[in-house]
Amino acid sequence: MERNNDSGNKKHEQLDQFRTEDEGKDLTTNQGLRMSEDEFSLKAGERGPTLMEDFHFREKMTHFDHERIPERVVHARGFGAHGEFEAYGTAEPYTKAGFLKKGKKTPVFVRFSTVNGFRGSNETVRDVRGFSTKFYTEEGNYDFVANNMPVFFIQDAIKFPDLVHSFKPEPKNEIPQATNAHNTFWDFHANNTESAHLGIWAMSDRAVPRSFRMMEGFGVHTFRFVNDEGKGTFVKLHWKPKLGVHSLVWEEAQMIAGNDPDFNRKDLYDAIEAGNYPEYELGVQLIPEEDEFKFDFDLLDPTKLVPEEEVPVTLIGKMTLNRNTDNHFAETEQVAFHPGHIVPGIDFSNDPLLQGRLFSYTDTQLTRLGGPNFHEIPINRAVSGVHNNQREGMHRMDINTSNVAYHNNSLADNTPKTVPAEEGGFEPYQEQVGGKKVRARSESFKDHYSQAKLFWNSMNDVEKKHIVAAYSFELGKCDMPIREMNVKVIANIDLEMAQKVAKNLGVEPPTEGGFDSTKSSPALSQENTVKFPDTRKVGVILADGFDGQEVNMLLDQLTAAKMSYEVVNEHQGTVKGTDGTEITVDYTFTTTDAVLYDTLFLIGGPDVSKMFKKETSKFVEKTFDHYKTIGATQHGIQWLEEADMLNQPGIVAGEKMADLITPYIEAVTVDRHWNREVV
Ligand code: HDE
Repeated sequence: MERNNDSGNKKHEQLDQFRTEDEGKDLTTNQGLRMSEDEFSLKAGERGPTLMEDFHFREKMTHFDHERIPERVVHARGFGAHGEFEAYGTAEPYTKAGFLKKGKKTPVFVRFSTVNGFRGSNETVRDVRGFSTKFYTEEGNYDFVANNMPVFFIQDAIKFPDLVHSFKPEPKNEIPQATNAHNTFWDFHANNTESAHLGIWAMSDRAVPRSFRMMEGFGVHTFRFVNDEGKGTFVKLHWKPKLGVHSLVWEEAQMIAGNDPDFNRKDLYDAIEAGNYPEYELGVQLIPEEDEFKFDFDLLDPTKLVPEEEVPVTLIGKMTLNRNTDNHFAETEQVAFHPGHIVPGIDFSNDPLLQGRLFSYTDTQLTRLGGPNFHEIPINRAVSGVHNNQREGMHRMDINTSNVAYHNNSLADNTPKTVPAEEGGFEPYQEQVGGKKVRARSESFKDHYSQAKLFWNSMNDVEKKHIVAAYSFELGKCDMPIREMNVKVIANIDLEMAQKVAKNLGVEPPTEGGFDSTKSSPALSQENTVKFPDTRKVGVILADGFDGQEVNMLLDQLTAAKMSYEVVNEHQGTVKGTDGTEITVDYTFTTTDAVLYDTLFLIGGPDVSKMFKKETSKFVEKTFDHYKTIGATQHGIQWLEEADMLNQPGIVAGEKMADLITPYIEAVTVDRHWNREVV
């Protein structure tokens, strides 16, 4: 498909100048020497030993031997895309950041990730997702390094290595991969009860997003906006996906992991290639400094969120992802994010987790990217230009021509010069600090359960059922003492929930506990998200002998509703309708699977084989069990009848396509039909 290159990206010349087109070119060594041969090493005789002088072989092999770099300690599995951010101007009273001025367009690069697994691990695992954005602003790079959950496991950065060691595969055998469902993580969880809040988020549907295009991003920490007058305002930053927040169901997520370990990245890549550019609005919760102590939790505590009903989210701009990468390694793997990459108008708070992150992100790149010059890698370059007295180090790319590399100097007229704050130079927010040096947790950080309960109270019955099932699944993989400890911890959130989990785990159900609060935040439930049919993917089961006119109408209407479809049959090639219509088969029952679609449409044909029917019924069963819409016409109706599904919610069947289309698309928009009965 034709690449859609949006104007926003053309501005990113700093990156573009490094794009190298090898296609159609002569093959050279790294020294630019054109080679006459690239298949055979240089030998003493056709059957003799390879010669030491074969510089071409040595260069090619040496490069290959060093192709890998250390993967990220966490968030190793990631996928990136380019885009553009356009500011609405609504943040202007609170921040002087130039890229947030009305109408300003800024190129961005985003990397989505899972936290736990290695670089080659599955994507649809139960995990937090990373959502990092680099804004290439005219005032320097601003990195918004976010997660798809608004709180974190721990309150102090010094515990991060402990947390990560607990959830990574166990050291003795590196099992299990990319999952928290094992003893060491849950041992950590029970013994570090500040994890209870993120713990329950991680057990919720948020941990299995349907798509990177359908998840929120949260800065977690309280940051600070600073305006032209130097006035500070506390701020929580959020990405809000235009398509709403949607999830997979757990069994489906596990099946997808086997069928397509690249499910989420492929979804993003395909959407961008098809011109269905994902959009996210940037939202802020603004809290005047005078209100710092107005809440029943500490604003600096990263295990707490600010309910959107208490402080509404103001939308300040929109990001559109409109270009896939040219080279995953050069861009997505080499991009280096850092919450400390800020611009004038944005500043930090004293959140002790954030303070530690401000050290860790640069430090980790030194190992991962091999030295202090990683800012010169094309994807990391600031479009605003870089001028200072830093010199040399591994892999220095810039050729600094000045003979003067120190301050103060007179030989270069004391340049590069600093810039006063009034002219755009960064100056830190002048916060008053004071206190004794202590290693301690603030009293105000000691409540670990109130917001875990807030989250539980905000869930609907289906979401609660999923949380109970997730605790039961994860703890069910742990030894009995770990199960018992954790049932006690979650009993502090909600007694009934803990009793249900205990029963599933064969643990003595607790009789007391539960955080005493009925407070809820409706914004936390996915029931209240927006829903669209756009970009939903239909599996159309089609065989020879279909009614061509009807099927063409269906396919046209799906396209008109911005949905996509794939035709599935027993074998590849084409299928023919009674009127001579010929449709290409995209996949067979063995090259695709029902779990890879948002919905099925059954049409079939008059003479399908027994195997065709059997495979179709497997597709139908999975789609039904995962509460997804099934449409049917012609021979498809009979299959649903045989499966006793015709009268169930989200089943849209009928003879005439003209009557079916609208109710079918409406049912797809509903997404999951939770009120389905087991058949
Ligand atoms: Fe990170 N985190 N983190 N983190 N984090 C990294 O940086 C760290 C935290 C997040 O796509 C590492 O470049 C510490 C919160 C994302 O390249 C590392 C602490 C949030 C990504 C690191 C945290 C995040 C990272 C690993 C606790 C959500 C992927 C490689 C104090 C707001 C970035 C790297 C990408 C990556 C440290 C906690 C988000 C080791 C010490 C809270 C999205 O530096």
